[in-house]
Amino acid sequence: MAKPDPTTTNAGIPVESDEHSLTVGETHSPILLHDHYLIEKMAQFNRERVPERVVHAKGGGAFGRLEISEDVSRYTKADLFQPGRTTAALVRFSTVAGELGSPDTWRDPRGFAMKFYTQEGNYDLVGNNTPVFFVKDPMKFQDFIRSQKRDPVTHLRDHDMQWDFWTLSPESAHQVTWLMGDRGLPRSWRHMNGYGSHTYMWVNASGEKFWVKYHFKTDQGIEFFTQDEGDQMASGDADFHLRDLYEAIDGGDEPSWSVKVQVMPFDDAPHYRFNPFDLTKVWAHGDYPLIDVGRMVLDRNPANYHTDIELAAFEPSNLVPGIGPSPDKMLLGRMFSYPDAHRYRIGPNYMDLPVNQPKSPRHSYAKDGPMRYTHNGDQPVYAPNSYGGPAADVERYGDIAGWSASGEMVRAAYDDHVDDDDWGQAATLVREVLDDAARARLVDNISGHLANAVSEPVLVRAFEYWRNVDKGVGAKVEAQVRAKQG
Ligand code: HDE
Repeated sequence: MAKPDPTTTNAGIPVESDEHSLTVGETHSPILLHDHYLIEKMAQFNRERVPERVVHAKGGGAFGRLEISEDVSRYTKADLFQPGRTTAALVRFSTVAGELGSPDTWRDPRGFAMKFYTQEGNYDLVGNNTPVFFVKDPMKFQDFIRSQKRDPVTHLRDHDMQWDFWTLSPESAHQVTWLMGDRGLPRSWRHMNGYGSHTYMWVNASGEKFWVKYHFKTDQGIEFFTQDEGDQMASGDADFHLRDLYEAIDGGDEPSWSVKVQVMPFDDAPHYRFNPFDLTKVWAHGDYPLIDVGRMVLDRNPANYHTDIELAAFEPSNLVPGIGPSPDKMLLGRMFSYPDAHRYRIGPNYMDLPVNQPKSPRHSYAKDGPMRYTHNGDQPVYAPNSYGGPAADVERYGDIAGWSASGEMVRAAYDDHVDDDDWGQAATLVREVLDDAARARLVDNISGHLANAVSEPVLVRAFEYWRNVDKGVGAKVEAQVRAKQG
């Protein structure tokens, strides 16, 4: 075997020993303060962690590519969606509520965060494996997450908290029904779909605007764990999903997803039977069929988990020309929250980290600050300037992917469309999408979860919540919970 490289300090200085602190004489000697390498090793060790993500802490991912096989240029001018284009990508999968060391196979939605290194900057599509979400206003997101995490007194996760929040937030019914069904416990990250969830805007080369929803359909087929299988795996292998993805790619078994969109003409939105920007609802495929776009493949594992995955920064505000937000309040709230989370978690220059750097030219005026190691040479540090510094290309990039808005300032839920109710789509999911076996598993999962809630008022409200979704499911859940209570 070749002679190994000599160990050095962080400054590249070869060290005297990997094993022994610097002392005087052979025994009973103090360690000498000027043992620089010992001090460096201990200090570096104490600073190896960055704060875990406050939500979606446990996860893993891989690199790959997005391949566009169809022509959707009539809907968007975005470079990455042009026919024949291939764009490098990074995808991170995650659970939502668990901490960094929590099991991969707890019942939970899964994060499905995608970063596309396009020719016009990074496009981040930060989705989940579910097409909807628990709430529809960012004001309630933080509270929802806290109800899923740990009780402030016991530091234990608490089913009363979870059901108290859910049953006081009827808008959660569609997502909770989805969560308690088979899709809430995927067998692996490879065997689940991804969704943009929100409605986004596409803009074509003529400036025409469309509303879109993204679907990433797994080519591996949907597979799930039953609650018992998931519980066993949680204690058997807490990193089952992480291991599955790494070993599949390492063995040349490259997972892929077929990429499709639903497209709604811009002017349909005000007249659609429910608010098309309501994140707790899906658009009926009969109304807006799936349109094929291309394929996403994952073909390269991270070289280093910390630098490639732990420090990866995804943000819904990274929207490239031809793609814009929508009036979905959750999406608009997220556009602040993610960069704010990154600045706190990994510092103001997180975009300088290799995994977050665009692969297209960057002509930014950002400068200095901690850990910045790129610079702009003698470029002026202000705009406008008369020394040839970057200037916004208004002619080419001046269009705003926006919409008109007017009226009084209010704090209210949108409910001005005829079907803007909280229960209808959950009921449709139960009655028309699930088969008898899936419905039976749904009832078992709900009552198994609910039986851990001990507060009677919460239980009574929960039985009402499920009767509002479906009377039969509600009755069975109540009967099963009461039977478990004995
Ligand atoms: Fe997140 N979310 N989120 N979220 N989210 C974060 O950003 C937030 C929501 C999602 O693999 C945080 O970097 C708000 C919906 C994923 O690195 C934070 C709201 C969807 C990930 C944050 C939502 C998501 C996050 C925490 C309500 C699916 C992991 C750490 C308005 C469409 C990304 C971080 C990764 C992470 C905020 C709701 C998906 C706190 C304010 C809806 C996949 O900024």
